[in-house]
Amino acid sequence: MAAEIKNLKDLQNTEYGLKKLFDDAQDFLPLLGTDYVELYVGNAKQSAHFYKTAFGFQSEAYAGLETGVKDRVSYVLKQDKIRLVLTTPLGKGGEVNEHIDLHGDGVKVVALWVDDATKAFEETTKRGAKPYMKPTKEEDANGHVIRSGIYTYGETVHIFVERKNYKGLFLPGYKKWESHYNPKDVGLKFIDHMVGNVGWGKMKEWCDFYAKVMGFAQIISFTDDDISTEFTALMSKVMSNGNGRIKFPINEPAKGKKKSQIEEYLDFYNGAGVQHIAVATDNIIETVSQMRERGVEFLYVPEEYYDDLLDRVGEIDEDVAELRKHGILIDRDDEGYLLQIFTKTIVDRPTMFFEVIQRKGAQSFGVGNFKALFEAIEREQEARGTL
Ligand code: TYF
Ligand code: FE
Repeated sequence: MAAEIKNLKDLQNTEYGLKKLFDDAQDFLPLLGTDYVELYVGNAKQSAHFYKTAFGFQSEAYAGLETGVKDRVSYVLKQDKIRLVLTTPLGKGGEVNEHIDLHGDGVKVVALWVDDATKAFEETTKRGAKPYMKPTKEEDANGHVIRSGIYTYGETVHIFVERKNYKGLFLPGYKKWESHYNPKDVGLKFIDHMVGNVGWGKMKEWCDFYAKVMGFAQIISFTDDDISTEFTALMSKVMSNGNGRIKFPINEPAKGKKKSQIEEYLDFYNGAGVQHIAVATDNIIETVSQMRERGVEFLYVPEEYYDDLLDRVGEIDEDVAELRKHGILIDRDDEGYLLQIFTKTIVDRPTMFFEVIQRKGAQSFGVGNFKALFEAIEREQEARGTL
């Protein structure tokens, strides 16, 4: 079963627990939250249209030829606390094209908001992080930001953003993006967690990275016994920073009867990368019906899932018929319950997808839904012939 930290004993019993107790005394990497997520994509203009129309993001900022950037364009989209940056190269060759060639559209940067980006860089690189970007000051009339960066799994990077001396919209170099097309938001509030898929046998290595280099602690672990379905298998551990605002589950494939969904991802992404971004709402039924109307495709859950739902999760505030209509999944732990739903992959390669989640007390990840969820993913794999 999932091991969760609720008291000192639980904490000491987890692999990274003792270490975390020690580190708490000297939290060397205070993180204020997720700052932005940057995707490298083949056509940022059209992707931006998709995230506005289908996901309800708002036009925020822009950088490109019009702002003096010669080699790429970036669109910044916002919904409450969530900031997405979509970047496309304007010419051939270079880092962004190589990333797209290898991985397709995908997450390059998971940026973390810090008070001191120089210290964040020093503390993490001295603990073994591979540098991506030395602390760099960027400024304009609105003040300055300092950014630095380190590599994590695959070619994915964390950029530390220090913006306490900046009053501008996003970053120096960006201008306000004025658009006449501004579809309403769908109620997405913040990023709840972001999941990384890593290679065979690499989960421990990357959990060690988050523990040693970034001072995270393991809060939950799933073995393949918890979550093997007839065909697929994976292992997962959830790493969290000290204040719980940043949660990174790490998945690795495990042997099943047929091909693991994680292995399918690794094949098409050509290595490790971000698998899903879970975004929080405080009204999942409303958010999901909006997204559906705007063309988002969600995984299908068979009706039988709902037959014994109330026996499994007890009383809930929502109307089960509404949840069933949308295929929203429900799970309970001893702190409360959560509602979650998963989109189909949102790019052409079967790689990245989104989760919409509403927490009503529960701080876990929906282990009670894994069987139904993974069977739904397998039906997609089957249709692709990749099982
Ligand atoms: O983030 C989680 O742990 C849940 C469940 O391939 C999950 O959203 C785990 C693995 C996976 C898809 C979803
Ligand atoms: Fe998730």
